Amino acid sequence: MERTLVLIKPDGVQRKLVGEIIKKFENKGLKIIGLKMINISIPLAKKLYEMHKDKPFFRCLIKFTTAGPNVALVLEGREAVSMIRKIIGETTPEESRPGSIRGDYAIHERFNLVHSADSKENAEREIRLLFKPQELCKYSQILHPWLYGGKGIDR
Ligand code: 3AN
Repeated sequence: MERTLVLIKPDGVQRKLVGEIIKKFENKGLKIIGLKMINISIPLAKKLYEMHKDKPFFRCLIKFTTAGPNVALVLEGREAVSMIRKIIGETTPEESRPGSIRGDYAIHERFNLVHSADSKENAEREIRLLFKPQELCKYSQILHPWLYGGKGIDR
């Protein structure tokens, strides 16, 4: 099963949207296997966003990411990387569909509430940056067959 990294950014925490945002992922059927609130240091923020280091908004992005606590999640599920990118919406809120997190709650491209990894490779890199292996939980969910099928349900 695929897994990915999601960050509820400082604006999401300050605007008390943590519960709303996590609810969207849980309702979709994604499984939380890691969850914590963290203050991201400047060096860690720079590593996390290193692909943007030459962009004009890099300095503001680092300042914003480190301006308050973030909530980090590792979510597991079928096609988790692309599924979650769709739930979150586009980088710019005006291009984000209503129903997506950014489409419903964000009004500015930097204050767009949530980050999620954009590929499987980046997901693994970002999980390694933010979580120790022992912070990730392995467990089975009783409703798994009702999400994905199973013996006695569709077989
Ligand atoms: P996304 O978060 O949609 O994957 P990226 O990876 O292109 O978007 O950008 C990372 C973060 O940088 C965005 N979430 C946003 O906070 C910020 N950002 C992107 N483009 C801009 C921009 N033109 N001006 C200000 N901030 C930006």
